[in-house]
Amino acid sequence: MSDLWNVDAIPFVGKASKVQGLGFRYYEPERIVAGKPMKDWLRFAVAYWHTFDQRLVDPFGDGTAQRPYDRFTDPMDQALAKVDYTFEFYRKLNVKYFCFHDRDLAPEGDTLRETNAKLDRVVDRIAELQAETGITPLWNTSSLFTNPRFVSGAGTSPYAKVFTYSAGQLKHSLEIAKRLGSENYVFWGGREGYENLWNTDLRREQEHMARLLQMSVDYAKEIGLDAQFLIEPKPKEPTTHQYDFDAATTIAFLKTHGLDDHFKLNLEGNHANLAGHTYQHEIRVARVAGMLGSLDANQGDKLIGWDMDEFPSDLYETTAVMWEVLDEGQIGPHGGLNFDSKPRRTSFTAEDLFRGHVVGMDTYAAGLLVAAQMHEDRFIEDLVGERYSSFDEGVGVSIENGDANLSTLEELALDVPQSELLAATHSDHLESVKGTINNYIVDTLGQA
Ligand code: XUL
Ligand code: CO
Repeated sequence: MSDLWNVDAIPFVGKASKVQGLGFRYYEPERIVAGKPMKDWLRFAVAYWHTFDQRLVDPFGDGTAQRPYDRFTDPMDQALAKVDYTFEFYRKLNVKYFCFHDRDLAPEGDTLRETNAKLDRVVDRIAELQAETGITPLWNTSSLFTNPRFVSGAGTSPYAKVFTYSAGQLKHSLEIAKRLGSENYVFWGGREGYENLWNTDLRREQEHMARLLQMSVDYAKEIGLDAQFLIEPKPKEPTTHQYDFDAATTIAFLKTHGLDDHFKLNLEGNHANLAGHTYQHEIRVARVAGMLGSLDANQGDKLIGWDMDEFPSDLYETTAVMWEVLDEGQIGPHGGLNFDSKPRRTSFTAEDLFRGHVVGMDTYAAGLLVAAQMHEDRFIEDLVGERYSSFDEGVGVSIENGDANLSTLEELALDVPQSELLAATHSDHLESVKGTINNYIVDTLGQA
């Protein structure tokens, strides 16, 4: 392996030291957990935009990032050289997947034709390195939100010329998905929402958005692209109100427009929090609807109300996420954990990119180990089964199977004294449940 990054391949070191450095404590790709190697449960992916392009800007300051390919001053030279860095990065981390937007890869030209030509030169290089390494896209997507032409949306833009351009851009992105063998294709509606309702035709915008998605479904069929289509919900930022607000809203939108057979969801931790939900909530809602597709791995900050895209380090959250995944049997038919995460502005060295991923991967590996132990002991399954057990017999069965109606139930309810109803309820002891989860985390990782 070449040494473009001046960082060694990341080894598994176990608990050699308490200090988390450039080695994995918990992530052992081949270790069998709950019947599958860790690498198959987790399917980690690196996000091109954050890891290789992000300059670590904030609203008050320029980028601080120091990257080894900054020495290439011509944008196209840099874009082409960078591809080699990206594949070495994946290999040193032992990650098998990556995710990208079309615009992450190459600079734009004046026309779509010129832009596509530049993009294709970089895609050619990616295809070569994919063939050499076997590393492939978990998903790709199209940035229909960065350029000023998308100021008022893409599929929901009030300008037909911008909708037309968006469709053209999207078409080429789907062709790239086919060429590179992407397992999924993501739609994040970065500007598909509104700033203000007074100037917005909400019905028309949502119909246009559905139309663009239907065109994409049709084109995928035409070119034989079998990537799983995913929608990524986010409630706000950049627009005041995003149409794909959260999992439940997005599922309703897909059903309303007859698109639900063609899409699943790509859920992100920080987006869930912005919507006022936990990450686990979003995953559970998607699971119940049969729509869990893939996961963007990151976390927010309890004190800050916008999208921080921090690398995951919260064991409690990764335990909850991996419990859902274990219960489901997989993240999604082709799902994985894409690190839609960036180092803090103060972590500006190239090495910090490795450090962030190591912590993210280890935190998810640890969450998997804890959740697998909880699962094996059936701690949650038994607790939930017991809580609803009155529906397993008698009147409960007749309610669930549809035999009961308001009259039969009234008959049973009319003369029941209050004391009997109260005797049917039980304390949930939620404090003990949370304490038990803490014990699982401490004990499992103590013995891991
Ligand atoms: C934005 C976000 C995107 C999508 C892909 O918050 O998460 O990077 O993951 O467009
Ligand atoms: Co994301």
